[in-house]
Amino acid sequence: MNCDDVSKQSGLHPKPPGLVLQYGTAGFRTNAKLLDHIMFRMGLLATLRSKKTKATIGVMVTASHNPEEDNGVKLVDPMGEMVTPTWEGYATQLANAEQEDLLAALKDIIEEEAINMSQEADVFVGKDTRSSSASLSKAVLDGVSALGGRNKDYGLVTTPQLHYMVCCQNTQGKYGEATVEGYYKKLCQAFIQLTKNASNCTDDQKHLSVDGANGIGALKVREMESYLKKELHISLFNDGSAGKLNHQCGADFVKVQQNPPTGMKINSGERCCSFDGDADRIVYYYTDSEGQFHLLDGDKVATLISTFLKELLTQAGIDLEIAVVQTAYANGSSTNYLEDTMKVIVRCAKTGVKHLHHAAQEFDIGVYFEANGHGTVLFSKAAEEKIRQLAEDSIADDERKRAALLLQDTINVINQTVGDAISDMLLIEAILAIRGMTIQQWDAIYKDLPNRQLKVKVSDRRAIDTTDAERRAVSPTGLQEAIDTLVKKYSQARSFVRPSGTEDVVRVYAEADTQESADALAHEVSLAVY
Ligand code: NG1
Ligand code: ZN
Repeated sequence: MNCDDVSKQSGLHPKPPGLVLQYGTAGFRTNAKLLDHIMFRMGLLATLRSKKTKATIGVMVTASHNPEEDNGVKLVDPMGEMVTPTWEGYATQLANAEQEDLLAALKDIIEEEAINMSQEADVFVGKDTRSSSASLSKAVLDGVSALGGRNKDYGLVTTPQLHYMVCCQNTQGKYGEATVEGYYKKLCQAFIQLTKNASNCTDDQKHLSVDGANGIGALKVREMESYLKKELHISLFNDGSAGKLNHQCGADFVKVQQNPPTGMKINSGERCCSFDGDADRIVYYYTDSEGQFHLLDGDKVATLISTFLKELLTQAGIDLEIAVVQTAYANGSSTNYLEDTMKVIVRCAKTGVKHLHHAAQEFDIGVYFEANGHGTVLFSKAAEEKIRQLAEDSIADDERKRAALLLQDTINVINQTVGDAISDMLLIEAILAIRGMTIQQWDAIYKDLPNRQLKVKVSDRRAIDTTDAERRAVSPTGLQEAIDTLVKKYSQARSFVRPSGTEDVVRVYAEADTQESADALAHEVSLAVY
């Protein structure tokens, strides 16, 4: 390590003394003004991680659905997955070392991980459309070069696009080409192949209204349109030309408020969807003829996708284990439907994509979605191989082969590295087209239990500790008993609390047979949290 280079460069990105930040559920995330030194240091850390893994590492500058004033950063590991927990710990150590202790903190990591500093390093960098992202991503690049790493700056990309690039690069192109164009080509070709199986699809059915949250997703949908060869007609709203990022629009707003975004023209019965600020989440919705709003969240998406996959597996006659991974926020009706009617395995993981991703890897096919619309599907190598063999089998009967080919195209339209609004949108659109299904029919698969999410400000949210995939509180004493007593007052009720990993709040979730009961229960539980 050239200590002089690191010292000199880090002096240009000084840490505000005393500032303490933590690498949380989604990396570092706070007001953009506090992040310059964090970005520089994440450039350093990504370079070390690259030397250690002898692979390309990604750094994404984004604060997803947070307001425009915030920003954030997360690291992407070689296969496009979230960085491992030990390195999250290093990220926190490095971020919080005072200016004069930075070299020592770096040396500690190098020693602990026995990193060969003469090993070459490669880092891919991407950023969202926030006004602070340009200078912050420049700070990341400075960090990479201070340790002699090479970088490739992808500029404006969605979070899942950057994950995809990292995976393509480290699999020598086996997953696809590590370019934005390669990404569009792979996904759109698979989408067009899939929709060839949709008979009698009218122009009306090919229409979709997209709320781009005034963010990067809008830009990328525009860029992708020509590759879709008119097989999907997108009306794009909140494209960033007028409105503010995530402000009264986007997937998080729509999901939490259970209301349509502003800035969007919605005709009754029409299919609409919203992305979040970095395009890794998607939710669908429509308004009915009475003007009532209907939300199809991540649980409905998981149900649609897993039903489709299960049917194809049956048609193909391939025996593969399929599971759906959810979190405690999954609507109780979705869990019941999946377990009792669909008869698929359902697992509950802790909030945060890395937990769901990890749980989904244990199955031949793991469909994972958070209720907020973040999710994807993972296929094991063995599952992909079985499907490929059948698709190429010259003596298999036509129906089985057709199903195998559909499964192959489905695999190709999916971004398996992480939840991806664009890829999920193409898959959902293809499934609806193939099944000749309207959004109303999709919505009617099961009826959501009324629910409510609240945020509670407390002096120390870490005082709450949970177990059983966050469904039960183990501390402070008496809290879980209080929740149990409240829940018993209502029918079909469930409630839990947990400290947020991205905001300084405790989140309260409640569901019950009526909206009034869900609201009342959430309110009563939030009082028990104080
Ligand atoms: P926290 O703040 O830990 O609840 C939120 C979301 C997560 C995940 C992360 C990262 C909810 C209830 N929580 O986490 O699902 O998406 O942000 O963005 O939606
Ligand atoms: Zn996001």
